Amino acid sequence: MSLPVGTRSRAAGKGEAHLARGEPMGAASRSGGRRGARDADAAPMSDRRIEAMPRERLAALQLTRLRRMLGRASGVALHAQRMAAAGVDARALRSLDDLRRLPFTVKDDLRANYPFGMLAGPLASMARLHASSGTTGKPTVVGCTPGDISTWAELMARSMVCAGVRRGELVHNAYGYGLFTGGLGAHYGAEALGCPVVPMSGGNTEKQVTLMADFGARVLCSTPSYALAIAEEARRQGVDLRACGLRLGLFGAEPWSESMRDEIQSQLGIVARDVYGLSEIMGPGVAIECVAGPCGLHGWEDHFIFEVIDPETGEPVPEGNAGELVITTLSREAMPMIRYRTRDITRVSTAPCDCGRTHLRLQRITGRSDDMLIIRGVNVYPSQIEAVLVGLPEIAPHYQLVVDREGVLDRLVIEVELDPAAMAAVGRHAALAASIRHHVKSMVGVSATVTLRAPGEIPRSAGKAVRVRDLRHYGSQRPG
Ligand code: DLL
Repeated sequence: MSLPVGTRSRAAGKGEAHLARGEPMGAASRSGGRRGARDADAAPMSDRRIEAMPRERLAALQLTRLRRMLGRASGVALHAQRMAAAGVDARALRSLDDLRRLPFTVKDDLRANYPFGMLAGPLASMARLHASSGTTGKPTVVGCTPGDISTWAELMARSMVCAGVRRGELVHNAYGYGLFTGGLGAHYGAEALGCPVVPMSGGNTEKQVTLMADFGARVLCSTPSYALAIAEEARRQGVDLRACGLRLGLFGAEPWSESMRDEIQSQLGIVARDVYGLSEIMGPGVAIECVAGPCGLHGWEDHFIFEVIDPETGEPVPEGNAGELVITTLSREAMPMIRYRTRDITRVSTAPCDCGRTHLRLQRITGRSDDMLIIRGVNVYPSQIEAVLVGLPEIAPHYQLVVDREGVLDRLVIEVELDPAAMAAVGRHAALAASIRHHVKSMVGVSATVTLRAPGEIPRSAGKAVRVRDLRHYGSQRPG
């Protein structure tokens, strides 16, 4: 893997102005605009040949890789059946449009093939398994071959360079390590770039601040909400992290807004960039903002095909319109994914970027087309919590999940009705609430406050039950 960083951007420089001429998607925001364009003149790239590749050549590369990927995907029974049913022969694929003849892959397909049915190779050929929340009890399993791990590291390193990280800078990694892809994804990317990493993981905020200050972290990787918790703790300790060297943050894994960016940037005195990804496709590093300012996240089209569809009809929406992001992997070995419905709502632009990269830009994710919540970085489906509650005899099937913010962190309150028979056993209530809390934490992975309600107290609905009250405000979603 070669990562020739630190070279001057030719594509964004004077000699190739045609590549640098395009306007950023949407209005340039406060910290973007022309200043961003000047930054971009000196912006290094990991691989200029790929990142600034003319779009026609990029499409040709995608087609070659798509044929190869579909060949590999035929090792997965589900994909093989679907390709046969659609009459798609990988070798005979003529154009990228032919991909649309294949149906979408959805999260439930992964659930139906739990645990290893989506893997294109034997378990022994995997280097690692990750997992993300399933819609009910079982998680979604994600396999990686050694090749996948190195491609991921390369793409995450490319993403870091794109966002402005420089080789040798100390990266403080506060994404969780473990089944979640954030920790190891950012870790391997930083190492591949040649950055020392502090593998701090999430939590223990007091120590995060101490180590960041003492070690002189230059770059922080965390969820945006956790960045604010770190800022709050730094204030409490009277530590100015910027004075200690911190200058840049790569934040993602949950929705956030331009006002939250402003908040983080002003509280920590750093530049905050948005990074996107999902376990089913790879993990962090699928797309990231560049140094040209907040003008969208470059999605790496040499490794993924991005489509935006109307979530109701499944039909493509015109470029620039909002819709659900669908991703096809082009290089994944362990788990090739065909037209995976991410449920994330965004818009794309293929207009040239000031930084010189030709890969399309996703606007920041503004929501989801399903009911998944992200609470303190943990993906939570209401159905997972319901699955825990219905298993408990003293609980009636009426509940509501209330999500709000306690300080800068998300808080989940589960309001649930007692069964009339359990109402009288007042002495048991505290133990029951503790047991629900425990089960939700161990099955779903999120801490919750449990409020027991008397029968009839949870509002009934004539139509669809209102299961979730999300009181968090992401503030304005200014165009990215
Ligand atoms: O969140 C991977 C990741 C880790 C991305 C670290 C960025 C940084 P999952 O746990 O599978 O993977 O969750 C994926 O999180 O479908 C989005 O709904 C949401 N998400 C991820 N990044 C962003 C972002 C990781 N930048 C799901 N903005 C995705 C908004 C995001 N939502």
